[in-house]
Amino acid sequence: GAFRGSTVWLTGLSGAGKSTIGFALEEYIVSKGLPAYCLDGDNIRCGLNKNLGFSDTDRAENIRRIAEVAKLFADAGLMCIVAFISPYKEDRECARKLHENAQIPFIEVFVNTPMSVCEQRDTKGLYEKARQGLITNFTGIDAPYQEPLNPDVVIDTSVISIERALELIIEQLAQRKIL
Ligand code: GGZ
Repeated sequence: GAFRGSTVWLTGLSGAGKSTIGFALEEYIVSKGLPAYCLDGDNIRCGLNKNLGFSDTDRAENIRRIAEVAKLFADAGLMCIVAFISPYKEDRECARKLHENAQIPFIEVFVNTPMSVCEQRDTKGLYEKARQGLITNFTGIDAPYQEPLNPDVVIDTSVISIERALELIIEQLAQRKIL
């Protein structure tokens, strides 16, 4: 059938691999001649959401706006891939509901890389800073991460490759008749 828009929602800790998977998926979908766009902290928190920090209320507003933007992208016919920690179950549920009410497919992917591995990677040195108390409200250190109870796909990048992670997501997309 004809390709319709959808949202692939990646959730997980900082350093879990969300953006890496998100941009790899974008590249794969675009290579098939289909439109896709990945939203992450680097393109959203520097622009649309630059007035938001990391308090509970700011994170909720961050996720609310991202969900609205994703819905619009998907409604315009793209696959919108979203890569944010999105630590609160309630905020993710709102995002899902927003899509369901608009009859837009929503696929939740839990990037379940263990915190110890994320902290070891510490790509941006933020875990170290959080441990030293230079950053507060850091997810996994002094702010919570609420694990999804019913994700559509679970990926642990400490045990599987990015290629395998992509295959698992693509299988799910095929099952849901999105691809
Ligand atoms: C968590 C933080 C924080 C705090 C800055 N807590 O690894 P990164 O750098 O690139 O990804 C993290 C990003 C998290 O932003 P999100 O918009 O994904 O978070 S949320 O969904 O909870 O709104 C990290 C960086 O921003 N960062 N301070 N205190 N991550």
